[in-house]
Amino acid sequence: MGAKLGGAFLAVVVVVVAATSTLDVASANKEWSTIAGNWNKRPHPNATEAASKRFTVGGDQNWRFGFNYTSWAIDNAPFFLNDTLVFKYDPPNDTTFPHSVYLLPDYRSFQNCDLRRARKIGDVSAGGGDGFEFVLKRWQPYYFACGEHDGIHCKDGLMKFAVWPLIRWFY
Ligand SMILES: [Cu+2]
Repeated sequence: MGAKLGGAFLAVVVVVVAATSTLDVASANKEWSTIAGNWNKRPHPNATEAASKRFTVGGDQNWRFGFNYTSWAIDNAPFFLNDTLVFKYDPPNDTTFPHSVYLLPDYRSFQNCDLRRARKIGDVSAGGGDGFEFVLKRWQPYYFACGEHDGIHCKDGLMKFAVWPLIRWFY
């Protein structure tokens, strides 16, 4: 148990570090090439929304039991303010577990998959069809988790991840 929690902690630290260093390098390059080569083509001053990205959480795996969402978050970092996360999962049926999406209030509840103070952002039916969207509107850590089976999907099913959206300085 102790080792497992330690692993989770390390993973989150890696997300933050990976996000920060990628920002420094990747976004600096991108911004300078934009400024140098493309200045006149910039569409209009309010380009923030145009530059925002949309991510389907889990990619083609969607939101399911047993997929490593911490790894997914690391692979897809950095996330920026106003990026959109799309959660897709089947509504309750005979062949799959129901899922849901909660925001946990802090790192400690995230670490322990403690749902007592969590806020539900998607119920068991919300992920059907094209799923539902969640926009990263604030500069803060977001702790997402599946709330089903009293935290078991979060703990044993790896259905949790943390993101801290960064600011797009040049857009
Ligand atoms: Cu679940």
